Amino acid sequence: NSQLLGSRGSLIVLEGLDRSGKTSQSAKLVSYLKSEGISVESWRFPDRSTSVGQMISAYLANETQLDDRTIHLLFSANRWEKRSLMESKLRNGTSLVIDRYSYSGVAFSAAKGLDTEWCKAPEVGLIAPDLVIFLDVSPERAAERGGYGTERYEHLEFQRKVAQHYANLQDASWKVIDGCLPVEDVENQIRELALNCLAKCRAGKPLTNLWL
Ligand code: FDM
Repeated sequence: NSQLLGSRGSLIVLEGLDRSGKTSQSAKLVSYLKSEGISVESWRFPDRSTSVGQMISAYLANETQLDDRTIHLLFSANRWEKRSLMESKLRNGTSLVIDRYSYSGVAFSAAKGLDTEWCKAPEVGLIAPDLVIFLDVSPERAAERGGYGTERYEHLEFQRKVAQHYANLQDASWKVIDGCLPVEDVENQIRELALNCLAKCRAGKPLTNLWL
């Protein structure tokens, strides 16, 4: 049993544009891993349950206005307020599957024209994911899927810019999956990547910090 051996859990992040299927694929992955007896939790950022998260939520709903750098730092603070809990879960052998992380933080703010290095700076020292699964769906295809809501960033023009910035952020922890494949194919590819990642972490891959 992994906990008894003192081995750690994995930090697995799903990224992609709005309507890329991240949220439903995260849920599918977590229920699959649980059914395999693996200790795992489903998280998401922004975490709207905290007081910082409520400020973010109001901003996204267009109920409040905030300067671009201010909201960027709030998104980052929302990850920092969860960092120590993340670390203790991982060290205690629980894996986390997170819907969006620092890559969303940088890609969305850089899409507004902020400097990428400036955007990355407040993320330095957050826990680096062991695996980033990027669900690749073009902005046009994502828009065709419908269901863009009324939130601030849910527009084709903006999503195109976000896609360009995501492309520049890919590092060694990224695996890109074609999000236009049938749902079951995407699900199976994600399972395989996740199991592989869990095995490496259990075998002693060290925890590291951003940026890699
Ligand atoms: N978003 C999300 C950011 O702009 N920065 C961040 O750091 C994060 C985590 O918030 F449009 C954007 C991405 C998305 C919006 O995300 C809300 P969800 O996944 O739709 O709740």
